[in-house]
Amino acid sequence: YCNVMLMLVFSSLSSVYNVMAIDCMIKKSHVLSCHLRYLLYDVNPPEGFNLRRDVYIRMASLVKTLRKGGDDWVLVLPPWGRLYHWQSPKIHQIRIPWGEFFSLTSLQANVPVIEYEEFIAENGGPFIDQVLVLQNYAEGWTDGKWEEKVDERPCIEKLMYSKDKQGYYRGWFWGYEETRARNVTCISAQGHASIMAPVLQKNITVTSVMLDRAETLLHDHYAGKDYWDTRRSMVFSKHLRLIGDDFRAKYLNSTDDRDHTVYSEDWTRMKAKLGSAKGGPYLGAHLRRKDFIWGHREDVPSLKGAVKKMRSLMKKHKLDNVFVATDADGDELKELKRLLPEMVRFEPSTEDLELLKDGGVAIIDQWICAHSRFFIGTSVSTFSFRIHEEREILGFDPKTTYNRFCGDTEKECEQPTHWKIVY
Ligand SMILES: Nc1nc2c(ncn2[C@@H]2O[C@H](COP(=O)(O)OP(=O)(O)OP(=O)(O)O)[C@@H](O)[C@H]2O)c(=O)[nH]1
Ligand SMILES: *[C@@H]1O[C@H](CO)[C@@H](O)[C@H](O)[C@H]1NC(C)=O
Ligand SMILES: *[C@@H]1O[C@H](CO)[C@@H](O)[C@H](O)[C@H]1NC(C)=O
Ligand SMILES: *[C@@H]1O[C@H](CO)[C@@H](O)[C@H](O)[C@H]1NC(C)=O
Repeated sequence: YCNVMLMLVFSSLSSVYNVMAIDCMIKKSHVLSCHLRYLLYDVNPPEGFNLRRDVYIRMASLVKTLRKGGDDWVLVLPPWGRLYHWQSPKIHQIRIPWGEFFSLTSLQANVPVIEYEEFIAENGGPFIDQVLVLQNYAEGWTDGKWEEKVDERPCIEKLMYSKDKQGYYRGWFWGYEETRARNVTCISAQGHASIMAPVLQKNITVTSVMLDRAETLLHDHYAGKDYWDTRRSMVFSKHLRLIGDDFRAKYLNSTDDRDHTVYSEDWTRMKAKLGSAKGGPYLGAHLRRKDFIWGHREDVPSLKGAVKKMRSLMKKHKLDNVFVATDADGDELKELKRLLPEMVRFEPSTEDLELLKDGGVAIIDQWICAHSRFFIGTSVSTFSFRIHEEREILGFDPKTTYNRFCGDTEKECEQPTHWKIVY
C-alpha cells in the first residue's frame, strides 16, 4: 500500500510531505496503522561537504529500510553550514537549505525528503523528540573480532548538548538556536546504516529521531544499486549547472551536443553508455591543497610536479585548454598562475560568491571538471571522488576519469578504483 502511494508521490512531484499526510489519512480511514515519522541527522563538525554528501547516501538507505517496516519515514535534510572549509569572509554561510545546492524533486524521486524548515512547520515547532548520539564501543572490537552490533551505552565523549531551565536539550542544530530536543542518549553502533532500523522501529516510538555523528554508520551496500540510485538522485541545482554550462561554452568551447554529454533533468532516465561521453576540449584537474599539503603527504605533488603532469597530459591528449579546480591559498595560487599562465579557473565576483556561496562554487568547479575530455584528481580526496561519480553518470570512458596526481617522490602511485554504476 505504501508503495502504491510512493509511486503517486514520484509521478506527481508535488510536496512529498503533503501526499504522505493524505496517505496517512486514507490509511486511518481504513483502520490501517500508519505513523508519519521523521529521521534527522548530523555529522561530525570537521567533516567536509563531500563526505557529508556520502553520509546522505547512507541515511537515504536507512530510510528506505525503515519504510519497509510500515511507518512513513521521511528524511529531514540537515541544513548546510559552519563547514570548516567554507572560509570566504563576510558571507552568511549557515542554515543553507539543500535546495540551494541540489534539486529537491530529484532527491524526492529516490526517497521522501523535506527541508528542516518544512519539518519545523509540519512538526508544530522546532522540537526533536529524541537525539541518539552515535559512538563506537569504548572497549573497541572484542577479541579483535569485528561484528555488527548496537547498544545503548553511557556517552564516551563529552555531550555536545546541555539542558536548559525547562529541561530541554540545547545544541548546535545547524544554527537553529531555537531548536530543542526532548531527550538525548548515546548509542554505541558498529555496522551498516540499516542496523539502526530495529532500534528506530521497536525500541523508540516517538515521532522524530535525530542521529548525531551519523558518519559512524557504514554504507549498507557501497557502490550497489541502492547506493547508485541515491547518488544519481543527487542532481545539482539547475542554476549551478547552468552557470557551469555557460562557463564551459564561453571559456572552454564546450557544449553538450558536441561533447556528447547531454543531461537528462530526470535522473531515472539518465543511463549513458560507458564511453559515449566525449567531453569538452580541455583537461580538467582537481588540485586539492590546504590540509592535504600541511601534513606533507607523500601522495600529493608540489605545484611544480602538478604543472608538469598537466602539461604532459595536454600534449598527450592534444588539448590546448586546462581547467583547474583548487582550494589553494593566495600564495600558492599566485605561484600556480606563474607556472601555468594559460590555466582557466572559475572565479566568481564578490556578488556572485554571496549568491552561490562556497558550496555552490565547489559544485560549479566539480561540474566543469566532470565535463572535461580528460580528468585528473587528487589522491583520496572526496571532492575528486564525487567528480569520478559525476563522470560515470555522464558516460565517460573510465580511462579518462580514474586518474590522480602522484607525489613527486611517490614510488607506487596507485590509481583510483573504477566504480561501475549499477542501474
Ligand atoms: N571551489 C573549490 N573548493 C574546493 C576545491 N577543493 C576543495 N575545496 C573546498 O574544500 C572543501 C574540502 O574538500 P572536501 O573534499 O569537500 O572535504 P572533505 O569532504 O573533508 O574531503 P577531502 O577532500 O577528502 O578532504 C570543499 O568542500 C570545498 O569547500 C576546489 O577544487 N574548488
Ligand atoms: C532494544 O530492545 C531490545 C528488547 O527489549 C533490547 O534487548 C535492546 O538492548 C534494545 N536496544 C537498544 C539499542 O536500546
Ligand atoms: C530518554 O531516552 C531513553 C532511551 O530511549 C529512555 O530510556 C529514557 O526513558 C528517556 N528519558 C525520558 C525522560 O524520556
Ligand atoms: C570550438 O570547437 C569546434 C569543434 O571542435 C571547432 O570547430 C572550433 O574551431 C572551436 N572554436 C574555438 C574558438 O576554438
